Amino acid sequence: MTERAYIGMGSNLADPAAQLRNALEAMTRLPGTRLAGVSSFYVSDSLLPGQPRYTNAVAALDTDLAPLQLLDALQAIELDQGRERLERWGPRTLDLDILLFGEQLIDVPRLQVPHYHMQARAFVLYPLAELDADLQLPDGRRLDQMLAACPFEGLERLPALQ
Ligand code: PH2
Ligand code: MG
Ligand code: MG
Repeated sequence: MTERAYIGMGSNLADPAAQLRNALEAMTRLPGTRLAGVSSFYVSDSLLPGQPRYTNAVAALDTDLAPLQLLDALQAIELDQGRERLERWGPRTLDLDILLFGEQLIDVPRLQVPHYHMQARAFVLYPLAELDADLQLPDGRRLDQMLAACPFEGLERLPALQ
């Protein structure tokens, strides 16, 4: 069965915009998967002080992969682009997070969907809204209500064609 997954993308090392472009290209090559949409790129300060600024975006994938297969594939792309897991929330060349996977609620040790922190993160919610402003989460929350509680402040939307 084909599901629509939304992927939060982030980078704050080694030419972040190029990291996101490479990751988009890599996602187009995933088996049984179609890249259905990409938001603008956004720049913002790191949630943790003392790190370089992040570039973030959200991609929509239509995929026949199962959630954990998609997670494996995304982690392989992260590793391929030099991701090192040195410290939790440390700076990274590439972070690919499954935000939503169809209507599924997933809570296993490796994967929680909807993604835990998305409701408070402007750099996730605003790009996601570019792809589907009417989105309703499987737990009943609505994207427009989450946006209303999450100021755009601090986000810088980059012009198209990064
Ligand atoms: N990711 C983090 C920590 N802080 N800040 C921004 N602006 N964007 C991120 O993607 C981000 C962050 C760890 O997941
Ligand atoms: Mg993350
Ligand atoms: Mg992650």
